[in-house]
Amino acid sequence: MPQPCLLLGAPVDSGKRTRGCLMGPAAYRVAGIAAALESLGRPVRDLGDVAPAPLRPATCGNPVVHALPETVAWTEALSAAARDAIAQGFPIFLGGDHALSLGTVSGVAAHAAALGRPQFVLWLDAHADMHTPETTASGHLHGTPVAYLTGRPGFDAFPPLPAPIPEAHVCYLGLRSVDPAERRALAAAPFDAQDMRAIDETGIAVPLRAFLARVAAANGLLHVSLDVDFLDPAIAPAVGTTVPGGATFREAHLVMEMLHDSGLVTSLDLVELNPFLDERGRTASLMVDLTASLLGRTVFDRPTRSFAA
Ligand code: 4U7
Ligand code: MN
Ligand code: MN
Ligand code: MN
Repeated sequence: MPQPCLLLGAPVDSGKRTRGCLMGPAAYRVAGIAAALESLGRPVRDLGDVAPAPLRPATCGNPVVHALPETVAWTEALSAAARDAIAQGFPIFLGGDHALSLGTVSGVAAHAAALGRPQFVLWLDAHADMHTPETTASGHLHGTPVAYLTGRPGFDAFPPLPAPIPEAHVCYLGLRSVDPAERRALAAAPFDAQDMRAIDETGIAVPLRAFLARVAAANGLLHVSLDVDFLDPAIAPAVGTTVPGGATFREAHLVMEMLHDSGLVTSLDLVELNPFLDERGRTASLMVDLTASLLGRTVFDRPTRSFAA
């Protein structure tokens, strides 16, 4: 029996000022995510929506930071929920904005550390999400999870990070909007950061294959964080932060298919869907289709591949 897929709604909407991502979990359920995965022979358990921890006062030095206590409360609850879920199956976190990954990824990384295995992260996003509460100019904490997860300073208001992720274990695909402070942070540490230009030059399979080979060689766990804005806004309009020049339908499917063939992925975030901005549910449906490809929907079955060089 394959591992069950565990659906956990994470209706986080505190990571930026534009509202609507809280409707994401409902949109994925209406778009048929459970049935799509069941049709692939995967048992599915919908664990419902996670609730935030009780709100406590929280402050930081940067006055523009938005909804800090709310995001801290979500981080606390989602970290515990993720740690618990990954011990029982393949968790899929239905967002919610990208601030939810402060919690989900810290939780799965804590589980990996307890197993004595390294945690890797694939960040599919137009943005680097590398701000700290001190460097962010927008004050939007959905732009900070990678900085928190790799142990950068400035997150004193947040739960202490149980298991920081080494920068070299983070691979970005799709970057095309990176702020100066983020650019400096990326340049100063060994992130595997691939912008759209790199993808245009080599195709998306080349950097992904190299990263998967590293995960396999280290016997790592792999978390995938899929931001809707990784995709081109022409195919995925339901997002607050559209950036032109994103991944095509075919590139995104190829990424998911290669991830499936690798057999390495152990958890998944679906983030930044804003159903209020969608066109007849097409973005929600596309995200469900991509999830199905990650879990094995294909035209022809291919054997599990190690992607070793
Ligand atoms: B997302 C931004 F300035 N960098 O900090 C910021 F461009 O989770 C965007 O990737 C952050 O959608 C985007 O506000 C966060 C901006
Ligand atoms: Mn993001
Ligand atoms: Mn983004
Ligand atoms: Mn966004």
